Order: sequence, then structure tokens, then C-alpha cells
Amino acid sequence: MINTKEFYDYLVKKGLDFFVGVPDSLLKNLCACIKENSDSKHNIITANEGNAVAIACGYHMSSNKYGVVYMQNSGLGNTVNPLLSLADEEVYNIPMLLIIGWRGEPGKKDEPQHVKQGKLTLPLLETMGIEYMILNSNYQEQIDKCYNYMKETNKPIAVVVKKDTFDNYTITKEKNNYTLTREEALDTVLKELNDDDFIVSTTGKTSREIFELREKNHQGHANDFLTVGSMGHTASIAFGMCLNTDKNIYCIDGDGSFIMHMGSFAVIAQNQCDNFKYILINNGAHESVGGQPTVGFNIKIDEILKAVGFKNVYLATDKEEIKKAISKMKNNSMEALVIYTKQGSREDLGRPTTTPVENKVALMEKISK
Ligand SMILES: Cc1ncc(C[n+]2csc(CCOP(=O)(O)OP(=O)(O)O)c2C)c(N)n1
Repeated sequence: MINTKEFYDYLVKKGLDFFVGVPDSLLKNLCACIKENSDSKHNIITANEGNAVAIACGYHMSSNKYGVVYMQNSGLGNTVNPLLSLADEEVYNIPMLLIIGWRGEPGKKDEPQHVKQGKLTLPLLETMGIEYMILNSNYQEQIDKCYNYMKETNKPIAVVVKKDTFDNYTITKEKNNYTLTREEALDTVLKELNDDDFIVSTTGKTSREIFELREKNHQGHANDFLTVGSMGHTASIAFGMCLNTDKNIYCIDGDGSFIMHMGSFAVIAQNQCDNFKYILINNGAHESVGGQPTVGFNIKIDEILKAVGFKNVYLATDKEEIKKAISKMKNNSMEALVIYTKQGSREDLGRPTTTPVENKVALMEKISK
């Protein structure tokens, strides 16, 4: 295993001291180390991975230094456009060091949403003409090579990081004063919905907790679409569903996911679907992948939603407020609820035991009734 702090220190020593990206579960320790040791001008946690590449490009142009862009391979798709039409040697030819967490590495067991992405991670880099190396304990030599490559070619280069590459580095989680956990908030929401209401829930622990709550309550899973991958698109999936059914669709989102593709809300809200019900659980963090902060607590999400066309946005910090808000949302059009929670989840939280296709088929059958 690589000592995380020594790796970080080596990057900084090389002048690779500007970090930008979206946190990843595999890079949890590295992201924690970057967060703890870099100030806010040297670590920008971005809305999505494409933004991170673009920021690294801007950074290079004003500093002539190389940005370090960190991400999960799930986010590689978000980077394709800026890597190929901005940083590419045939366009502006801008160097940066990509650090990519390799979920779904072939031969290693991982969740369904990571399998295809894992298989295609290296071929995708090859197709994009991006040189890469798989990070190992000779990292000093590897980073030296990356550095020289960027200097000589002005091209992006990637290091791909396997599971358990970095040793433990714990983040001091930013404490907030909220008392509800996400799971308690979800439990309260689920109890307010009935068998005719459908859910589209966001990537990460939200969907895992919903799955387990349904198991606990012997309710089945046919009412829930668990967006296991495709982070940031939950609201768009829910909106697409709303267009062809009278059933109420409750989108249950996270702040990281909301921020990732915030532009989609302008279009969704302007379409004013009566049955689109939006619930955002705001814990101010990417809790599912290690608790790195989002800007969720610094921005007024209710005002943003209202500004794009939601008619009313409720705020809740306890169970009673959640219940009250949902009873109103049920009958009103284009209303939303933002629930503020603390961070944290159960150690023994499981994962869905049904496959994504089983999940989809069951939902399609039920929603058509
Ligand atoms: C495009 C993409 N980037 C990154 C990830 C890794 N990832 C999975 S869940 C998650 C955090 C989600 O944060 P938020 O929506 O605030 O929900 P929370 O985990 O706090 O409940 C991240 C970054 C991903 N799955 N897809």
C-alpha cells in the first residue's frame, strides 16, 4: 500500500499542488488527505468531473503549472468532451495529471454499475489517446515520468488507481447541527407515501438505504427506481417518467447529485409536470464516498429551485416538518422539499440484492397498472 500522505507530499514537492475533482470511494483516503492538507485555493471540489478538467485547463493557462484532476472512473464520461475538444493536442493541447479510481476492475467483484465502466476504463483512455499508468509502489518514478511527459508534450496523462492502493487517511468530518440521519429522513418519507407513489432515488447510500428500509418494512421494491450509477441524472430520470404517467413520481436526490447537473432543473421546472415531486436530502457532503464537502450548505437550494420555476419549496429538519411538507406536496403542483440532515450511515448498510434489470422490469410492470 502507498502511504497516502507521502504520496500527497511527493506531488506537492513536484509542484503538483493544485487539486480539482469529484471525490471517489476508491480514492477516499487520497481525497481526505488532499482535503486536510490543501487550502481552498488548492483543492476545488467540483460539480462534475468535466468541470474539473476545464478548471485544470484554465489553471494551467494562468500558471503554466499542471492541475491534478481526481475522479472515479464513473466520471470519465463527464470528462470526454473537455478532454477531447479542449485539452486535446489537436485543439488547445493542455497538460494535466488525471488520477482515476478504478471501480469495476476486471476480475474484481464490484457492483453492476461499475462492471462495464471498469472494463472500458483503459480502452477508453487509449481511444482518447491519453497515456496512462497503473499506480504502484514505485509511484515516485511514475509521477516523475508523468511530470516529464506533461512538460514535453503538453498533453494530459492519467494514473489509474486500483482498490486498496492507498493506506488509511481519515477526514475530520465537518459537523453540522442537524439531528436527523439520512436514513431516518428516508424512513419518514417512505411512510408518508402510498402504494401508488413511485420513487427515483439517487446514487450512493440513499438508494441502498431505501432498499433496506423496503426490506425491513416488507414492502417490495417495485415502486423504487434505484439510480445505482449515472450520478446527477436522478431528477431527469424522474421527469422522463412523469411525462407518461399520472402517478406521482418522487425524486429523492442528494446535494452532490443536485449540484452535479444543476442546469437540468431549469428545464424540468419549466415543463411544470404536476406529478414531479422533488425531495433533496442535503447533508452538505458527498457522504457516500467519504464525506468530502459539497457547497450544499453554502447555497440557497430552495431559492435556486424557486428561481427556475418551482412554486414552493419546503425546508425540513425533523420528522414532523417532513410529514407536513409531503402532505402538502401530494396535492400541489411543482413543489419541492429540502431536508437538512447530519452525516453518517450504518456500518452494516448492505446493497441491493436485486439486479438493476429486475428493478426496472418490476417497476415498469407496476407503473403501467
Ligand atoms: C459521475 C460520478 N462521479 C462520481 C461518482 C462517485 N459517487 C457516488 S455517490 C457520490 C456522492 C453523492 O453525494 P450526494 O448526492 O450529496 O449524496 P450523499 O452521498 O451525501 O447521500 C459520489 C461522488 C459517481 N458515482 N458518478
